[in-house]
Amino acid sequence: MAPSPLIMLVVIATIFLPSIAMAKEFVVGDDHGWTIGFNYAAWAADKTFQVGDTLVFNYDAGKHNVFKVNGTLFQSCTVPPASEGLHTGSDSIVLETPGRKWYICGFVGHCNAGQKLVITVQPQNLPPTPAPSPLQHHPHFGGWVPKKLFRIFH
Ligand SMILES: [Cu+2]
Repeated sequence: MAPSPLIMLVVIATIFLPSIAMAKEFVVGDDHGWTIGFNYAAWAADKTFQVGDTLVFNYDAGKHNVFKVNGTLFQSCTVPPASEGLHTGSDSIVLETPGRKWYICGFVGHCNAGQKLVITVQPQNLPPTPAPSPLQHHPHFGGWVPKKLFRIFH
């Protein structure tokens, strides 16, 4: 008995769906949230971040905050002006560009105590575009010929 079209559809979907990029939301530190005494390097190590994904920083507003910094500031735990920080207690950051991203807490001593996160954002996986057909229908020849030969037959 031939497989039903429905089963074929399910098989095809199973093969191709995982390759379509879905924007994900990452809660930084999971249930621990954004705090001191947590290893954010280990947290990030097994995750793949892509353009379009979102980072969510959850913490007690007034006890922590979030600053996006560059690699130099990250290494030295140097906090930018307060106006550049996020401090709502639940800050979402959409990863809009690929590359390294650095985040630190701006409270005195927190970054040095390990409240710092560095991730690498991968370019978005675009759905594969179908390859252009190498064949072209030939009006005189009356059939499909390779595009390379189209002019010769024309
Ligand atoms: Cu903090």
